[in-house]
Amino acid sequence: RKTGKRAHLVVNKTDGQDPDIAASDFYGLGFESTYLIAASHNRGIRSMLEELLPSEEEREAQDRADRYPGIRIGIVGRPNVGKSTLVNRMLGEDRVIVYDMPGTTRDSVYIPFERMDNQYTLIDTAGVRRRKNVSEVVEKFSIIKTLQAIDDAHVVILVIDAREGLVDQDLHLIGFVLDAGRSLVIAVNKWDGMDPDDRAKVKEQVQRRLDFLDYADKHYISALHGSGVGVMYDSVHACYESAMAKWPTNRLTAILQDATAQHQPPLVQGRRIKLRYAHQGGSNPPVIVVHGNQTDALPGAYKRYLENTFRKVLKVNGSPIRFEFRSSENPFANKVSRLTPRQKVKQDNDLKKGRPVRKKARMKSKKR
Ligand SMILES: Nc1nc2c(ncn2[C@@H]2O[C@H](COP(=O)(O)OP(=O)(O)OP(=O)(O)O)[C@@H](O)[C@H]2O)c(=O)[nH]1
Ligand SMILES: [Mg+2]
Repeated sequence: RKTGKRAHLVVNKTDGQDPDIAASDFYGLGFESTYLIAASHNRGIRSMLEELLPSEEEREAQDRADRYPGIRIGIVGRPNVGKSTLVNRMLGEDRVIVYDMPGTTRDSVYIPFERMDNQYTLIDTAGVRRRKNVSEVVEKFSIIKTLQAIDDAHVVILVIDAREGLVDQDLHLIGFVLDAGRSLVIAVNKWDGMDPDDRAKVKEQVQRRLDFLDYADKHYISALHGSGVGVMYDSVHACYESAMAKWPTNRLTAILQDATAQHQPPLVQGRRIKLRYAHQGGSNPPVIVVHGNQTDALPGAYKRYLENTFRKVLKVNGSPIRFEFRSSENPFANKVSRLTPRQKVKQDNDLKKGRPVRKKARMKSKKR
């Protein structure tokens, strides 16, 4: 821990152990990830490797991360809303082409730069238009590039044209950003020279229709004149910190236990749903993995309660939080051992040769 190296905890010889007890002891140590395995039984090994070794996608993402240092800010929005103007304004120089015609930017442009001793990479993207109007190959290409830019970003600034108000296409784009799990800042642009009535109308509309995004900061700006642009960096930093935050297991578990003590999970068929401990499963977006029993039956309202509680206590701003609920049934003890050694050999052979396996046996083998 002192060296700051990434470390994973692997707990061996877990066969025949009560996983709840074994796991909660070890998760309490606060490692980034903990794997329960039984090496001599070849159990838990494959899933451990799958999680530990980066996938091809992760490697590519890592390559881009190495190439584009600092906080990566994706600027996205419909055509002609002022994305490139905003990029130039944030850079403090005219770097990308601005023109009063939709479709000016055709491909994403990655621009690394420094500002007040902070490293950033701004990503200007092609405007995304309504899908049914997308026929040209070039446009399909630019949508793919925009989606990739969203993936590459730590923080996405979604630009809206105040003169046109919030339209469905803006909501589609917000959907893409949320699906990617990226943190989000809303910039309502072209705020200059609008009369007070129109401003009030747009503000009301943004607040009402983006009510579900209450965690995202909204800025009313003029990319052309620069008003409101500088303070967006504060939101960007808040988003970045939330998206990349690391929380120790004991802290997350304490929050979970407080939350369940305040407000118990419901009973399901006479048994209370139990939530025992929580640990972090990833960043950008932050993933919180909650372990317990019967978590499949956890109602949406209770999940929202948990999310709100974690968001408040951990002060997560601008970023979504993903939750994964796992029922920590013993991954191995589960009746697998009830197969006699001979049955086990037969089952393995069946699996290898692709023969149909008795349903029961197949279920068990999956659990490994
Ligand atoms: N009044 C006003 N005009 C703006 C503002 N920001 C951008 N514009 C104008 O809007 C037009 C489009 O600006 P761009 O920055 O090229 O828009 P874009 O979103 O990059 O457009 P595409 O690359 O085609 O998707 C230009 O004529 C800009 O001068 C603003 O804050 N106020
Ligand atoms: Mg542009």
